[in-house]
Amino acid sequence: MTAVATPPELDLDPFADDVLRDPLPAHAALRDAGALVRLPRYDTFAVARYADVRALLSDWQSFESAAGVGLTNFRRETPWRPPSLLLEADPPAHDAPRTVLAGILGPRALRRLRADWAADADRLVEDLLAGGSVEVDAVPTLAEAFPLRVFPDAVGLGREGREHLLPYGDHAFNAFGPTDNPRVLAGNERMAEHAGWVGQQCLRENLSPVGFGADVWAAADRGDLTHAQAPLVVRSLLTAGVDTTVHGIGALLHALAVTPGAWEALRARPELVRVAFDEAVRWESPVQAFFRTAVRDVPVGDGVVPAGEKVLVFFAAANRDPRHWADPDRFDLTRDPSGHVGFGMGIHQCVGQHVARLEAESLLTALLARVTRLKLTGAPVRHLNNTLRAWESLPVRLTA
Ligand code: OVM
Repeated sequence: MTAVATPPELDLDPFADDVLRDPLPAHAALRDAGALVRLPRYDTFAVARYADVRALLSDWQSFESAAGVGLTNFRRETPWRPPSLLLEADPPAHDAPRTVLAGILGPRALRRLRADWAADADRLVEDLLAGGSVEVDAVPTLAEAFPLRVFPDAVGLGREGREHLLPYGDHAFNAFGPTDNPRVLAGNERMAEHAGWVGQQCLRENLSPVGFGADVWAAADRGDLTHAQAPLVVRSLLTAGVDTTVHGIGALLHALAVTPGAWEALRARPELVRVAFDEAVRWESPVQAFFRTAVRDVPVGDGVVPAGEKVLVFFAAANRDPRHWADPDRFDLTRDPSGHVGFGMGIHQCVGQHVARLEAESLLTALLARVTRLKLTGAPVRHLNNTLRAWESLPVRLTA
């Protein structure tokens, strides 16, 4: 037997306000401490280096998701809602829901939305700039407005109650953190209301006959899913599909506003909008980290994750690991960001990533056509979330 090293311990709280406000020093400390780190604060483990994050995410046979991808271990504690059939499931149960959604949200299926979303983005930007250059908060007016304009319609939701979507998603992402954390406690207060509305929208009779929601129910009719699974698969669209794209677009706009020359470079080469979005997802990592749970003793680095123990897998730290990326802290439109783990990696890699890219591409293309300069006019303000890296406010000037 080879000796197994005890992993280095770090006394840091990844869910504390100061760490969420500026997680980069914590991520560097995690990467530098070792391949596998112990976080005694939560009696858990962490990986933060690119190679180890990638390897761990790829090894779904050793690291399960069905015990939950938040701090709560579903084998010991009750989850706050019925587990997701995608995020919080493993093969073979994961396979059918994943295959169904991959078809509904795949590049081929999205082709029918492209022209509509481009026109929608043009109208949004046209209205905003109707009187010439403007100073606005880019979070509500762009990052939230565009996804909320196109995605609920694409799912087939009714008009009423859409204001529940963002707080529901924000809470779901907070709930991957500790349940006694102030963000979770604050969110709990109105969650019955939000979750009640979301649950209702997943029912067939409340979904438009055309859209991603109807497509899920049609898959159940074909026998690709059970009818009992359909509402929970629709729920995944509503949970994972709104805040993520809002904060991804927010990250992109922020990156372009603060990186000298980036807006001009992109206006000169608008075909780089997709690279720009992926680079923003790498740079900011809107989803910072998820847990996995070891199904047996699994070696990582020169340590071991014991069976049944959770590991916090830091996508954000991997995405800025200097062991993998040249000049990782630079938002760089000339780099190839592919291989980033901002959408995860392996069998759970974001099934909605093509939707996210199409939303970002539609909005950014419309902006590039009419806005000559994008600049911050004040200090941006962070929105804190236990899992998301997000902006609350991005004051900008859009020069027509
Ligand atoms: C889900 C889901 C999937 C990905 C992320 C997520 C709240 C949720 O299937 O409900 O975050």
